[in-house]
Amino acid sequence: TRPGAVEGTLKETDTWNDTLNFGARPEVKTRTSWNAPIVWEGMFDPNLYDQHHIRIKTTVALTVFAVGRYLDAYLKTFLNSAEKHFMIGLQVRYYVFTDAPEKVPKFDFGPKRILKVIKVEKYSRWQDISMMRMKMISEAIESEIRHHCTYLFCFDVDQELIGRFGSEALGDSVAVLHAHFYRLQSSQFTYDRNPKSTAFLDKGDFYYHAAIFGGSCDGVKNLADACYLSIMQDKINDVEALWHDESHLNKYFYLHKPSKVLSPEYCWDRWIRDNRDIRVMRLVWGPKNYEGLRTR
Ligand code: 2GW
Ligand code: MN
Repeated sequence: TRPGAVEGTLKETDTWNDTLNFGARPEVKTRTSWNAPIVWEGMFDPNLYDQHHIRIKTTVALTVFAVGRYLDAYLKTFLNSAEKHFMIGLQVRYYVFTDAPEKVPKFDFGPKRILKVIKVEKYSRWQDISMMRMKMISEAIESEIRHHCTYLFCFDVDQELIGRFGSEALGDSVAVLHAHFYRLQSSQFTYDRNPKSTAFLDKGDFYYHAAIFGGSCDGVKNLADACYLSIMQDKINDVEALWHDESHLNKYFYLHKPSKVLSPEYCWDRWIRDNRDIRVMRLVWGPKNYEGLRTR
């Protein structure tokens, strides 16, 4: 057992934070000002979490969009890697949103793991492909996901899991620190600074990465609805936030603090040279150099 962590099995009534060893990583911030944990390797006992969630039969949805060229470029690698590292031992339902269901690769998924395909239209602007995910996630939660799953995570597809992404990451409302910004001052965060946009922020707590967010069904539904409403309001006002859905997500998490924050170990960019804080790379960004993949 790790020093400071509570030994034994978890009961439903235990507060999860009691099981975390906040002092295990003195070199990094492990708690937010509102007392949410920032989860780093070394702070938790993975078995404690897994045993608990296996016992109560937690089911986790993983949504991912693979529209247009992103399907061939990334989906197979992504799903393969999730099979090896995402919520191993728990029931997992993948939801692949695509304009080309027939092109989704055939897989032998592990026991307790299945894939559902949801057909979506291909918006002509990539900014809309990215932003409209919020609407489609919200609709899927209502029609489908909440009837099967306790929690969900929503991932970009252009990334690969290479280490445990496990049940310690589950929570009511979960955000991830953006790898490029977690050591910087908030004045350097790329929030939307345009007062005409609903995503406008002049200050904030962290810069979160929209490539991964999660929570309970209600938690993610509230986030997705709020972001989608703001995105549509901006369209009416003929403005677009600097980093699209990511700007809206940052605004949302400033107003509605996440109950759990994941360290950049959960979404790392290997091009960052200074990785002194990264004990485990759990997931890494994929390459963006496919010919013609991004035609802006
Ligand atoms: C996106 C940009 C340019 C060209 C194509 C696409 C595209 C994205 C696409 O053709 N098909 C598609 O399915 N997507 C989905 O949208 C896919 O799941 C992808 O991972 C996601 C976000 O696009 P991505 O990964 O190219 O954007 P990033 O890595 O620059 O992401 C950050 O900023 C985005 C907003 O600009 C989002 O907030 C994203 O969540 C952030 O990680
Ligand atoms: Mn991405």
